[in-house]
Amino acid sequence: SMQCFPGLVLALSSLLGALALLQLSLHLRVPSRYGKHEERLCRPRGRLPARCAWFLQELPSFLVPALLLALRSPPRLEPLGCRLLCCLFCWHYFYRTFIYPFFTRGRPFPLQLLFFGMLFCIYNGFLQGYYLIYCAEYPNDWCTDIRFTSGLFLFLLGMGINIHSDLLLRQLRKPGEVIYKIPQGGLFTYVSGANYFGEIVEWFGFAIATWSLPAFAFAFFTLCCIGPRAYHHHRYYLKTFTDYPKSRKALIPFVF
Ligand code: NDX
Repeated sequence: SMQCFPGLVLALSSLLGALALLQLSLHLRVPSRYGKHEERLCRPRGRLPARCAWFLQELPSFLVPALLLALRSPPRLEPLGCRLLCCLFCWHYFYRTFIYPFFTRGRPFPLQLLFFGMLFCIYNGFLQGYYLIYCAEYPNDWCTDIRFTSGLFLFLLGMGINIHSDLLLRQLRKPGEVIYKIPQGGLFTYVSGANYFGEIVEWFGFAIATWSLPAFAFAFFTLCCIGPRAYHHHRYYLKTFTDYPKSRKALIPFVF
């Protein structure tokens, strides 16, 4: 049966960190080509409806750790911290896989990016789940440790902001519409990338709560992946809407 190989965790986390830097260097100047950054008049071939695409892409991040958790024998019952943290990860991806896609009004998603996105979700789902279920060691009172409680607080706060902002974006369109409008309300009052800000806070909270290398590597990846994307969204809005709110920042309220 499976056991913990610390060298494997170190290697996979380092590769995730390297992928983050690659992502940053590729997409600092040029945004990832999906959503509002896809070239106009693209062929409709080679895409999947947003609904299927987001479902398929994010499913492994839910399934892989959930299976690792369910299939471990003997089941890992102690300490509570490990199961709880693994459940938090699965909870986010339950939302992203089974709820978000069914309400999205996004444009069809490029198959090529879907393929890489799925690979990424398998990789990261395995790393986070494997670490928490086979490797992590916490004292029995981890749930009262300041790292766990403050991390959990940030995770929940970030998740709240992310879900609320996803909802505000969706409400900008009527069903079937594909046009872009100026997001209003919630944290969009302060930043163009409110959904991304929430997601970044969420994964740094998760990293603090788990106090683990894999989770910090994933938080760093998230920052490198959607941080630049928030900046590109911001530039797109400034270019497209002459009446775009002047005081609004790209990602971090009042700062940047
Ligand atoms: N999926 C994470 N790199 C990614 C998919 C692409 O979950 O090979 C990263 C994720 C993947 C990426 C993933 C990893 C890196 C990949 C990349 C592709 C290439 C790249 C694999 C896995 C790669 C190397 C080589 C380095 C490995 O029509 P539309 O779609 O634009 O409509 C949008 C709508 N909307 C508006 N509607 C009206 N008016 C407006 N002004 C609007 N603005 C937007 O709202 C959408 O329907 C919806 C949201 O759009 P947008 O653009 O704000 O968010 P989006 O980027 O689509 O993300 C959706 C959610 C969001 O909450 C975000 O936080 C989360 O997913 N997310 C997204 C990306 C990554 C991630 C989280 C993470 O890293 N944790």
